[in-house]
Amino acid sequence: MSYQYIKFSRRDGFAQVTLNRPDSLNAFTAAMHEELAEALTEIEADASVRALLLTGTGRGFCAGQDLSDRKVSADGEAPDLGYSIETYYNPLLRRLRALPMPVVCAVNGVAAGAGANIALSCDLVLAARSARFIQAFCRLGLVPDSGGTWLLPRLVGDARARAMALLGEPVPAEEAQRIGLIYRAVDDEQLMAEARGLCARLASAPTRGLAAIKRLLQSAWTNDYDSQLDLERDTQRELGRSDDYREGVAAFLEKREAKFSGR
Ligand code: T3D
Repeated sequence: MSYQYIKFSRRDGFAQVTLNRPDSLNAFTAAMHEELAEALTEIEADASVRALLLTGTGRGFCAGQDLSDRKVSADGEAPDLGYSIETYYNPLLRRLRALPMPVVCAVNGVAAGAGANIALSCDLVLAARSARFIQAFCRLGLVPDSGGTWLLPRLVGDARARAMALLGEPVPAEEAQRIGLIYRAVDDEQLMAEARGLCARLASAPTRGLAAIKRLLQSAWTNDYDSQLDLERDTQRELGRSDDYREGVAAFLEKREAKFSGR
């Protein structure tokens, strides 16, 4: 499949998806959503892909929904935003969460609206020092979507989440790291090298184990303590039968570097 609004490549065991509408800071149109969905289908079907890197071209990561697709007039019919969320945004967020591999987001510039929350939904978020995160929804009379109302209080606590959502002020990358919104802020010129290095490292790690870590940390938000202990037991039982567990133990005992197959 050839893509126009994203770039898609695979190497070193990981896939890279780059949002590619730089003139509008990679704002989402239906066509860009459709291409991203197609790329995720390719990734899900390819067992050689063991991590995903998401980033953007140009000076922005993503400015959320393309508002030029939402031309509104007093006498015209209002757009059905629920349809857009149900058809495009929610499936994207659910697929990123369910992907059985780590998803790294390299936030190369401003991330606003749904663009911010898509980035924050990834497993590891690196951001260029010049990047900023903006919950821009309140400026349009909307609520944070793409998981924002669920994610923000869990990441930074209720007080900060309320301030971000109600005021819509930019949070610079270094502050985002300090308050626990993202994993790490890095120098702009180092961003892609760091992100690719991280993905290559994750792609040679025990993929099934990492997928299970992702799954269990997700379940922990809703499970009680006893259920989570049971889930850890069951998952450990399953992973104890994996090739990668065998290899990890053998490599430790033989004092050599492990070579994980991801199985
Ligand atoms: O509708 C639904 O489906 C429901 C779902 C909604 C999800 C959402 O994401 S709602 C939130 C939508 N996004 C925003 O409200 C953000 C709008 N953008 C901005 O506030 C600013 O552009 C930024 C703070 C992100 C960056 O500011 P700045 O000063 O660095 O850049 P700029 O000059 O504003 O933007 C550069 C260009 O990108 C400019 O185009 P031009 O004038 O050079 O031709 C600007 O119009 C364009 N652009 C930026 N964001 C969007 C956009 N074009 C369309 N849609 C955008 N969201």
